[in-house]
Amino acid sequence: MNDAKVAVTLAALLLTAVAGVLWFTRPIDTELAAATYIEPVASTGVVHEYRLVAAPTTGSLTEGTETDLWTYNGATPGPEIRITHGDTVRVVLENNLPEPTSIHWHGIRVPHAMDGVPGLTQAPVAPGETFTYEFTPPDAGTYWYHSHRRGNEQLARGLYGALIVENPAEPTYAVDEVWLIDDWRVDDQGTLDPDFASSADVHHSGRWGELFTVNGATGTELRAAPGERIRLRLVNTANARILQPDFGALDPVVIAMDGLPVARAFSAHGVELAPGNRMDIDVTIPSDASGEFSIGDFFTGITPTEIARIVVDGDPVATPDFEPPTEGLPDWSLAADDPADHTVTVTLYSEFAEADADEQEAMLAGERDATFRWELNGEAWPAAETLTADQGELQKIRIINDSGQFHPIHLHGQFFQLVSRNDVRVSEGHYRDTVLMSAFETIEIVVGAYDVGTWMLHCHIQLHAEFGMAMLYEVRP
Ligand SMILES: [Cu+2]
Repeated sequence: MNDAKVAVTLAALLLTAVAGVLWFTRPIDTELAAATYIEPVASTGVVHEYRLVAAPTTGSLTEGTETDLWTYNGATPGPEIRITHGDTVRVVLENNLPEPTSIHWHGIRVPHAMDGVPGLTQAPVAPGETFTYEFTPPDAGTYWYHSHRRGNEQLARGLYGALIVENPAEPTYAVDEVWLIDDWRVDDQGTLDPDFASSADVHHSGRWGELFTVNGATGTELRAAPGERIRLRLVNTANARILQPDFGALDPVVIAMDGLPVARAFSAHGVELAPGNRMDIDVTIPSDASGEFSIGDFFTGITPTEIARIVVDGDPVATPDFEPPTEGLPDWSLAADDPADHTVTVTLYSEFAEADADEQEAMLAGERDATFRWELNGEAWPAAETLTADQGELQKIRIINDSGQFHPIHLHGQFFQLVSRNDVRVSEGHYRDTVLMSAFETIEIVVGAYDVGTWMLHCHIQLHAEFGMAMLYEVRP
């Protein structure tokens, strides 16, 4: 073999080795992902304009009561924004609140400047000021919008609404409704508890309420005929409460999670819906059904608490026969066995717990304050470290919950796939933007880092986020 041939053979071996390494790691996945997932949506040229006025409002959550709410355009939830995929949304936010605010478009891959995080993507919108949001949602599905400043009070007082992006390629359901599910902490008179940051709530699972509403009211009823096939878009808009919807005798299947279609429809029974999560269900009313179906929540108990009803009414209709709209998205779990690119550990720092007996006594006697905060890798927002990715990378992030509380982890700007819980592989077949971690649980997610910008990664329990549980995820071009 002459020198030239040796060189060529060595180069070929080297190339094979490199190709082999690449084959088993990310570029293959990235190409797969890029091929379908980031395909830009063609603009329809249609622009939907809204003016959302955030202001204090006296309103009623349940019959015969009144309380002080903060709303968009005088009601909670704010107006439902429903558009066709490819349409543009232009929203002028006018702030008539006594404090600054902003709007975040939860789950939508908006341009960075439109993400609504005050101090990061825009200046807070001061009282009396306006800010214009404009974007063309790249992905069809069920999304929602909400205040992203002092969410522990602004969200808890009612500043949220639905944003639905319809996909014309999907079958049309005769009944297609959104249920924004919330819980409110009220007294006997239906008045909101004005303590939006009790230290017990911060330390524990956030502010949970006892009054359930759907679309801002109790006693919600959806009327449907026997045989009717319904698309119901469920959104957990609560500050902190985790839901596990109960459908009684009905047998719905999940067709979309956190906006995007699932790869294959699966039973909706037992699915957890953490704050921020959405799930679209496809449910057929049996053709011989009559009366009421109670839809409840059984996350905290065996007996479901009713949150709404489906009332079967009228003459039977023929059940439309089509496959549930599902879609095979690129399987990012191909990166599940790679080493983690980032590890994030969640802890609660409590000065009280760290103090000696004398100091604790002083704190208990109220002679001195004890600070506490939720930390990510030992630092609270805004001091927490920034995780970085290059655009197009599939990254695995390992998140260790070293605390006794639940945390719904929400990432702005990108979707991710859950790939393990407590080091056991999970095959969900869909993407998410929010995932619930149980106490002392470790999860791994694979993020498709496609949208350039510095995005928030935070707990969606509003009081946990407000008390530090947030960091940045930077996707570099
Ligand atoms: Cu949390």
